Amino acid sequence: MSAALLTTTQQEDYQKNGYLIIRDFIAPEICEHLMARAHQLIENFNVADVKTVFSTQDQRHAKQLYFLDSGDDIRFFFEAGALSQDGELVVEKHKSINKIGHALHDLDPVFNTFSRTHKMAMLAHDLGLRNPLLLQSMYICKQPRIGGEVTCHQDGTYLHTKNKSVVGLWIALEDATQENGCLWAIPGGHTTPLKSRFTRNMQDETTNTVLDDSDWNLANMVPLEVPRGSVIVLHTQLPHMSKENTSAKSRHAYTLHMMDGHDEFSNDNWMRRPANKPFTGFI
Ligand SMILES: O=C(O)CCC(=O)C(=O)O
Repeated sequence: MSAALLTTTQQEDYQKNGYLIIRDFIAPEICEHLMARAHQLIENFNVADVKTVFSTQDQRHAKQLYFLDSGDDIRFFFEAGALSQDGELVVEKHKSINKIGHALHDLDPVFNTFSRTHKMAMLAHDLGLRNPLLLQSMYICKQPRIGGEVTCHQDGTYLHTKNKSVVGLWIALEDATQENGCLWAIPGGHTTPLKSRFTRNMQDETTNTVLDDSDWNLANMVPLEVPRGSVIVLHTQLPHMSKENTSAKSRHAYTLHMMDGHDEFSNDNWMRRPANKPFTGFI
């Protein structure tokens, strides 16, 4: 496969900034199709099953096996503001889910097909990934009024590989603006070494090890406002975040993380795959 999707300028921009925005990467109809599928998945999800909140502020999800064992499953995580102190839903079901993860790309036919299109494979190729492996997928809702903040982080903290080859694709299914909680990133911040690592041991205990306790220079963050259908490519060491969504609009996005198949996925990552369900590529 020859470089065909990205121009040299786009490749240079990615190297320089640690992120790249490609507008009109997918058609509005595809955005609708993915949103309709996520709606259906939420419809079929039994709220009474498990109520796990995803919060990057107190990391309460990180101690629960429902989260830790979601690497080869499709699981649902709530916005903190969706549940009362007694664990009862205080908003309607479709407005309560923070995200769905982490194996939509493997287990759901719609997301599987979408994640493995030729265009995705071309993008991975143009980003320099050899024999790319798909690691995780997330459908992120950033719900109106209660969409939680995602604090500044590098994806390599959570998806660590020996040669730092992880690349995230963040695809806007709705317009993402400062109003509804778009991504923010520090241009060029991907040259900053990893500031922390989030690991899991054989007893399923998780640890956040700080490697550099200096503060992020949040003043250097720029908003990455994008129209629906855009993809934002994220380098594994790029510091990025999103603020709360206090607006009346949701901000749905689909994310897919992949790595170079010649790299080594660290076995103390929180996410694990059983031996009979290894990561696979685009085919
Ligand atoms: O979609 C967002 O608001 C942030 C997502 C993100 O940074 C992540 O999941 O790593």
